[in-house]
Amino acid sequence: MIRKFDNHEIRTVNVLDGFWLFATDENNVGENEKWQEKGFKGKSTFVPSCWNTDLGLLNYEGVCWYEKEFLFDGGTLKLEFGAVMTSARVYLDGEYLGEHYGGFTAFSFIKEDVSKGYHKVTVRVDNSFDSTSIPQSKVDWFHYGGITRSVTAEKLSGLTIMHNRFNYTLCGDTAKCDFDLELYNATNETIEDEVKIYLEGNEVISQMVKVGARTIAFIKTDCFTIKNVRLWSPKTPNLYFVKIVSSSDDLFDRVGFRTVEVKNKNIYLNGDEFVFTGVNRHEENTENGMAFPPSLMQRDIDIIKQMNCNSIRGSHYPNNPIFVDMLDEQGLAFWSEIPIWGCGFSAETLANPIVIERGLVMHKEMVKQYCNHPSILMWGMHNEILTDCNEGYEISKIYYEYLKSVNDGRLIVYASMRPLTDICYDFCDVVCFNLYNGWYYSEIESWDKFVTDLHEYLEKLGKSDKPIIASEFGAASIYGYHTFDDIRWTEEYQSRLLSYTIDLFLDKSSYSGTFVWQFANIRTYQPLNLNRVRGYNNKGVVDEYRRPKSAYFAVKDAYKKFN
Ligand code: ADA
Repeated sequence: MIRKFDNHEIRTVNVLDGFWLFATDENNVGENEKWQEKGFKGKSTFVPSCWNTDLGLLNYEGVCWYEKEFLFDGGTLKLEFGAVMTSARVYLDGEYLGEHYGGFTAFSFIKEDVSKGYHKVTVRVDNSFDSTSIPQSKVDWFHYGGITRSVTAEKLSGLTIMHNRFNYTLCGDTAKCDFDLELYNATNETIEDEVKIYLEGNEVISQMVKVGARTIAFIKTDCFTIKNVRLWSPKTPNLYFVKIVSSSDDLFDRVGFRTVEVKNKNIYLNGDEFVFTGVNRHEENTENGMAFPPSLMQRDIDIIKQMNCNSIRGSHYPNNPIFVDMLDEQGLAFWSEIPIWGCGFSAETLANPIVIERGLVMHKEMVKQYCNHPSILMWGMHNEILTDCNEGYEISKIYYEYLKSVNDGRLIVYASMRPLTDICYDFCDVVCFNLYNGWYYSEIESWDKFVTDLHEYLEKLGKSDKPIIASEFGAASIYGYHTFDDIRWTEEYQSRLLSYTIDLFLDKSSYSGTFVWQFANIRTYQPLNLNRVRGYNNKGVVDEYRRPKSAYFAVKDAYKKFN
């Protein structure tokens, strides 16, 4: 997987980003006509990218094909895709390797005994929707398709380190730690090898392991202790460099130590009360869609930090690991969630076993791939589903129980758009609401009554001990639209709403955080929804080109006293 730092020294990793052959398959005939074997006519396109940003393909929804030749040194090949939207079938030299569903997590395939020389990888990508899709067709972002994150071809030799999860418990400034390792024996014989782990260059584990031929082994290492731990927090983003080596392979990672917990209506980070001054951010822009380039990530982070934010909600899906690496490094807390989004999910869809299972797999992939990032303080289960009906209750229970079983100390949340009738608060550590008073309905001042109503409702349910976060609130504005009157769509109105609400939630009501909706305008897909002027959701405090609106400065000012 491509990270912000090199994560292998011994293993040979060939990054397949660059130009691939590409073709649309409007009639979905490619597989029958054996494009995976015979090839196809197409044009050259850059990977990673979204096909929708090509001229003429903006609204193309369906199947597309990608093909690339690459040179391999021979042996065991691991082909990894950072993300493909939304489902992918992968072929190597015409032979089916496997498939993956879900647009925002990485997946890989291993192929043994691959000859030395040129090979051809072919990918059939489908971004169409049906009743079991996650997300559903109805979302408030654009339906991009494509190979949206990096692709790598890795050569696996001997005992290989496939995955690691770092576990620790803190007692004062001493940590008791161990690792869960996933090891793969890429040879035809049983291997006995020594696995060593270094933290900040110091050896903490040296353990003999025995793994059968072509087998994956899951191993818990011995325990070790780290004294005088330097904790991670947005103000002190201390990281520890991890190096895991066998005699033929290696894997580098970074971890951090921190505690996050909920007590007496508050959230505590490393024992100190923590208030999220946050913003919702889609990993998207007009030119690149959701193949958001790492070269622009730093700019977004700089703009967000300069706005006095200490946190980001990755609305509404797992973000590029490179971005999360940057947050670890630069001290921004993160809420990571899966793309179960809102009103697209009817009660019937929420009860569909395929949907439930797909969502569970997405949670499992997110947890596995992002488990070591200290910046992730919260796992988000879903956004704005029907949490006031039994189907919403059942699916929330399943995901909550899974996330609790992960036992990694993170807070478990979901964003409710029915906070005053919600019946799922058993399944969250923090009550989080998305509401748009002063925008879609009523006036800005109506927020005061909501604050009282929510307290009363939580009291009635016996849930008033839970902290509260305003996970979405905001108003749209058109960049450069100013009037002397206090009316919607102006920069002034958006600023007034955000100043008023942040002050009400954080100063007057002592909520544990606010995540403004939203960082930047995003392209959206809502045919015939004239509320989405220009085809954009315009609630960004910066526009889609990251030009600041007045609201940017209003939020910066409102958050100042908390940082
Ligand atoms: C919801 C949703 C967001 C966005 C927002 C809006 O709260 O979670 O993705 O659609 O509404 O702008 O209306």
